[in-house]
This record gives sequence, structure tokens and C-alpha cells, in this order.
Amino acid sequence: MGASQIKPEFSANLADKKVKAGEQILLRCEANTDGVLVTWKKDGQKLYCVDGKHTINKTGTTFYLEITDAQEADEGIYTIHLQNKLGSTSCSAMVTVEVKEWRIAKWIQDPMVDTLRAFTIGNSEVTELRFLLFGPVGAGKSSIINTIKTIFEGHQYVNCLAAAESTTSQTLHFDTYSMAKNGSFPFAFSDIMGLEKELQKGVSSNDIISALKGHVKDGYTFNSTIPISDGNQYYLRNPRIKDKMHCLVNVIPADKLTMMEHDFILKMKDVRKAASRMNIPQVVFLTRIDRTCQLTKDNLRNVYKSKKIREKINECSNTLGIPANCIFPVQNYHEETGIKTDINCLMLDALMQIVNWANDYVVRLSDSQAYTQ
Ligand SMILES: Nc1nc2c(ncn2[C@@H]2O[C@H](COP(=O)(O)OP(=O)(O)OP(=O)(O)O)[C@@H](O)[C@H]2O)c(=O)[nH]1
Ligand SMILES: [Mg+2]
Repeated sequence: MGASQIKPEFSANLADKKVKAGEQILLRCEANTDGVLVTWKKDGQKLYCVDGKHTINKTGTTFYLEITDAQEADEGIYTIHLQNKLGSTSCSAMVTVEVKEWRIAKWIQDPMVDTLRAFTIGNSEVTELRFLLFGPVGAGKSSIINTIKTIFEGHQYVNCLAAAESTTSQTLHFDTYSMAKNGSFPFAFSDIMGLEKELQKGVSSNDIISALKGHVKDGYTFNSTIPISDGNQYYLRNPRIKDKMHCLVNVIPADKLTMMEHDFILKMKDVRKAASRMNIPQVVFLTRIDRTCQLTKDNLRNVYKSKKIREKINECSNTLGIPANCIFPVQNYHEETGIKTDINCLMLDALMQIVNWANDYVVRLSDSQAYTQ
């Protein structure tokens, strides 16, 4: 019986491959006949073979694809399709190319906690460095506070109300969470209502700007249509340096970044401009990274090997105009019931940077340049 007279079938399928950058990738499968037309595809498109890079081969009924010097661009789903007069068949495999860490994180918690515990602020007029968390509804602002408090308290903290998925903000009041404990950890994080793209919804940009300037007292209930003003019992008329914000933390959900609409980005940029005018350092905490990258979800320590996360950081940098080295991917406690050292370390790594930047800012200021805007 001629080989082409049987319908092609695989006796051994292509197998998934994980290689390091620079290595060779060899995909191999075995069929029941060699009388077939062979087509290789990558990510659903016919494979474009580059001389010296791709080699397609066949020995008897064994089919090969060899790729030299594996690079990020070689990653994807490879499919081989066999066809003859009697039918066709195909099988696929996932090729993953592990890249070197493009940023180094420290995965040892205690030295970072010790450094933050012993942190002293370089301006005696400031008792706590203040961070304002700001970003879209459901970005993970309240969860960041819970995560940081969990690290410093040593047990899970859930007092800052984090919401299940919702389109309107769960946080309605301005509240400041002090991290201070026995004279250590002189940091405070203020939680605010989420930003929405519509003009009269979510927190108003004017309220955020007032909060940056230190005019907003704890307990203030946000009003989307009427921003806080002098006369409101929660309005602090003459804020001192200690009352104002020393760093603006833009909280951006990595999994929703691409869907952020233009009007919304303009609103965020308005706030950024105001912060820039005041020279307040600005950073991004990129949250929900586990929803963006499976590699990172499987093991948080892969975060700085992940191409998806690096792409998100670049996308975020281009969208908001914030340099990539001021963008920190973080993961919040959201479903865990116990303490996870890796979650803590990634957050601590970001905190180690931003407390220094906030401190540099308060060192430059003094109450002699009283802030009365
Ligand atoms: N998977 C995952 N979910 C997260 C993460 N951070 C927050 N969440 C979830 O996202 C949802 C919103 O989180 P919140 O902390 O309430 O967000 P928020 O920015 O305070 O939201 P509003 O106050 O409503 O504006 C909750 O269901 C959280 O559990 C994260 O890193 N990973
Ligand atoms: Mg909230």
C-alpha cells in the first residue's frame, strides 16, 4: 500500500518547549505517513522561514522544525499541518523563551522591613511621609493599603474596604492610614474615591488636587459634582508641609490599561500636571499583574522576566508620560488567607524606592516656604 493512501495521523505530537534566550528550539513530531504536504504555522500564520534561523526537515515519517538562537520574538504557538488526498491533521505546541531578568527585585523581606522601620525623615516638620493613592475605580487603591498594612503588622489587614468588581467607587471618603508603629514606619497612605471618565462621576480632579495640597481632612465625603472648598468643615485652610502629599501614587490596573479611554487619561494627566507644578514626585503602582501574566501568576518571582509585564510598563509609560523606572508592578493580597513573602517583597521593593523620593521632596521644602495655595 502506498504511503499517500492512508489518512495522515500523528503517532507523536509536538511537545511544548521552554528554552533560554540564545538556545536552540527543536520541535519534532511523528506521523503514520510521509506522503503529505507539510505546512508550519506560528500563531496561526504561515511560518515565514528566515535563512539560517529556521530549518524545516523530514526523516521518514518524522518532521522537524529547528530554530536557532531563540529570542523573545520566537515565542508563540507552533502548528504543523499535514495533508494528503485522504485528509489532513495538525498539532501544536507552545514555545516559551525565558529572558533574563530585566529588573532585579530583592526577595528577602527582613532587611527591607528593617530599613523601613528605621527610616528617619529628613525634615523635622514632617512626622509622616504622605502618599496619595489615585486611579480608576477598582484599580486596587484600598487593596494596596491593606497589603502594606499587612506587611508592617505581620498579619492580614483588611480594614481598608476593598470592593469586589464594581463600576462605581467603593471608597467614598477621604481616609488616611498611618503605618506608624511604636515610632517606626513613618508613612501614611491616603485612600480616595476612584476616578471615572465621565465629567460628573467619580472623584473630581479638583478634589484630588486639593488633597495633594493638603487641604482635605480625613472623613471628607467626596462629591462628584461639587469639589471641596473653603467653608467646608473638612477643608484645611492653611496646610503645613506635614499636611500635604509628598508623593502621588497613580494606581493602574495592568489588566485594564489597554481599555482606558482618552477622556479618562486626560483626567489623569490633569492631576499629574498639577502634581508636577508642585514638584511632587509621581509614581505608578501597576496592580493586578496576576491577571495579566500567567507566568507571574504561577510564580511572582517571574515578574521581571515577564515580557507581558514589561510591555505593560512601557504601555503605561507612553500613556501617562511617566518614566518606566517610576512604574512598579505590585501584587495585592486579594484571595490569599495567609502571609505570602513574595507578595510582601515586591511591594517592599517599590516602597524602598518611593519613600526615598518622598523624603527627597520634603527635604527640599520647609515651612518657611509656607504652603498656602
Ligand atoms: N487579582 C488581583 N485582584 C486585585 C489586586 N488588587 C486588587 N484586586 C481586586 O480588585 C478589586 C478592587 O480592589 P480595590 O482595592 O477595592 O480597588 P479600589 O481602587 O480601592 O476601588 P474603588 O475604591 O472602588 O475605587 C477587588 O476585588 C480586589 O480584590 C491584585 O493585585 N490582583
Ligand atoms: Mg477603594
